[in-house]
Amino acid sequence: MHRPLLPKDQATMDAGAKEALILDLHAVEAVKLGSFVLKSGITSPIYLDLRVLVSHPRLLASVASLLRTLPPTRPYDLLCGVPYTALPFAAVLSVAASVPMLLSRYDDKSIEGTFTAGQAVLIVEDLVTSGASVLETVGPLRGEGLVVADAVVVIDREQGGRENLAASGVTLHSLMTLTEMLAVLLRHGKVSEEKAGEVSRFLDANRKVAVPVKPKVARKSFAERAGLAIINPMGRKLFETMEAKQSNLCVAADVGTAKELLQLADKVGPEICMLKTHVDILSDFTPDFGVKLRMIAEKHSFLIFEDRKFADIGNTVTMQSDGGIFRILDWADIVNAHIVPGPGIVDGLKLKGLPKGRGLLLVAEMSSAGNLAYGEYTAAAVKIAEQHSDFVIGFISVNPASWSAAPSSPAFIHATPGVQMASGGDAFGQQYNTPYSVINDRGSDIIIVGRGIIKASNPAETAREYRIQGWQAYQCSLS
Ligand code: 5BU
Repeated sequence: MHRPLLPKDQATMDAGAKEALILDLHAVEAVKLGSFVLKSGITSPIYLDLRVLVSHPRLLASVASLLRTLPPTRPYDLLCGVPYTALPFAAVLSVAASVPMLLSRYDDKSIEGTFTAGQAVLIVEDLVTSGASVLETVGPLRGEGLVVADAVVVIDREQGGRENLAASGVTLHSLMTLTEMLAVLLRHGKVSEEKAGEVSRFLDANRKVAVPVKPKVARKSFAERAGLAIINPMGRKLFETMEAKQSNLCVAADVGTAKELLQLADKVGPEICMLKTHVDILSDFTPDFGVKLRMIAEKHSFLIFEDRKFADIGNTVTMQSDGGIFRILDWADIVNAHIVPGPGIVDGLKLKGLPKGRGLLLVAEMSSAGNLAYGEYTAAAVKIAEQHSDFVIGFISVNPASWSAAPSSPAFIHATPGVQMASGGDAFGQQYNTPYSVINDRGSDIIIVGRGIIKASNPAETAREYRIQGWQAYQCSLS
């Protein structure tokens, strides 16, 4: 853990050093006066362009060493610059302080560098207006399980950034405010009284620049939602399991044999709230499979979800779910169904499922490219779920935050397949999103991960990483 070597703050920072830096910034034309449209959309009479510092190594070094004097509220393990202007600041600081750095990519928000979940990251930024750029970097870092509590910045434009960051749990430490900078420039005759007056009037009129926010579903805690899922005990049990195990991870156990599946279930069991099966892919299935799996599920307290995707008329699915070789309702806590046959499919599954205390997820959306489950189809799934809330516990969904026209009740749970640590896809149209994006941007509750875990060299360890990421994303979305 690292702490600043010179624990001084902005108020006590050497006034001479600050003044010299301001004059240097002016001399290299980092301070521009005129009329500029900022990233936040507002038009400003002053523009600070710290990108020019890359051409002035002495100045770059002095900015980095001054940033090092700012005291974060907690020790940190890593540094991360906000792309692009602050990247050289972070690099110089990293070398000077011997603190490793991370690179947050501007395009896809992926993180480069070595880290482990739980490590603390200090953000390095050139200047803050609304704080939006800092938050764009903080989100993916937190999504990786990293802790971000502090950001150091050269200039605070005093336009709401400090408050917006504080609301997201990040304390801003700045070398100087725009007002302080202006006062020095005025004293040294670098700006006219008239221009200084114009800038301060602009600042007064623009003290609260909002961070543009993406729409998100209103998030209640899983514990609260367990209390709302009163009609269907299986829905309540799932919420309670998630809360108790601090896990919103479901592993898709897509292995070829029952033997492998049972071994996998035992390994990943401690990390998951639910295990998803495709019983019809097991080449060595025997009727005692269900009993064996249930024993493991009880040992690690997770629920069993058979991803059978029933899709026939009610009379047929009654027989398919309860009979045949697999006798699914004897051992699966939860099954799922397409709604393409209409609500009769739910009645058919309910006939034998409800007396056994089982729950049903409706496939409202799918993860595969070009699928047809969207728009009115998805809205119809919500409607059917509401009409059968004694048996339906929620949905397979991909982007429930976008269901603004027909949002689902918080008593329903959302489980999302197509999840891996990096976005992408497979050769058959599967589309992957990251745990952070699934929970935070898309508003889902449970991440369903198959190959991301089962093909890993250590599935138990990888499941743990996914659990931590999924849970952190959930906690992030609560605040
Ligand atoms: P993957 O290995 O993480 O891609 O596995 C995803 C699992 O989720 C797999 O068992 C699919 O059958 C399942 N799935 C899906 O990928 N997409 C969907 O829309 C639905 C289920 Br519904």
